[in-house]
Amino acid sequence: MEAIEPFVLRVAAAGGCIESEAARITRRLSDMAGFYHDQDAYAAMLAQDDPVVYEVVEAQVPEVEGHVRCGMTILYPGRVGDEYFMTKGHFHEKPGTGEVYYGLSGSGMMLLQTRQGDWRTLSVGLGTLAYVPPDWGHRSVNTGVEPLVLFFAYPGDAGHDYDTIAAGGFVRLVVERGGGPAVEENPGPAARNRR
Ligand code: S6P
Ligand code: ZN
Repeated sequence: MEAIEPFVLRVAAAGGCIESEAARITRRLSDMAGFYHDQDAYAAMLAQDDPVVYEVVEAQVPEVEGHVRCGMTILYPGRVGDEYFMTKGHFHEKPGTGEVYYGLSGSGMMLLQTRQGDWRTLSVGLGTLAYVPPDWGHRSVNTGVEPLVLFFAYPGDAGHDYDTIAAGGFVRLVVERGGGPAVEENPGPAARNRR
């Protein structure tokens, strides 16, 4: 196994930043074509602005068995049509690899689903530990008005399969109804824009 020095990272919950050695990925609205169910709302919003939807700040840990990848996701508040800002979502490529999330600020939901289509939702946010068992795809959703900041840790060799979710989406959507979040069946690509 590749050896690295023990380290600490300074985590600032409010700003969601990890200082020192960390890689930052920024996902803007333009990076999320095809992920939101209301494609007209997506196009109209993108014509006005290209906001940052989320950032991932990850410690520099080898992506090999035995190491633990860790960092934070900072998911900003907002909606595309009635669907709350969310991460792309993925399965881990290596079977049998789970993940732990711990909420540092904000509030939201995690959508989980198996490759067979079984699904669950978890409430996440400040003070909540969310456990993603092996082989459950996962997506974070910000249903609040503040940034949702989630610390995460997962096996170094898990890898990421984005294609499955990108192709079929999750079977449920988290949408705003009457001022609050609701979980609804995903009408699927064929039904997009008919709602
Ligand atoms: C990685 C872990 C998180 C996500 C992050 C962004 O296994 O689950 O670091 O990468 O929350 O989500 P996504 O779906 O865009 O990778
Ligand atoms: Zn993951």
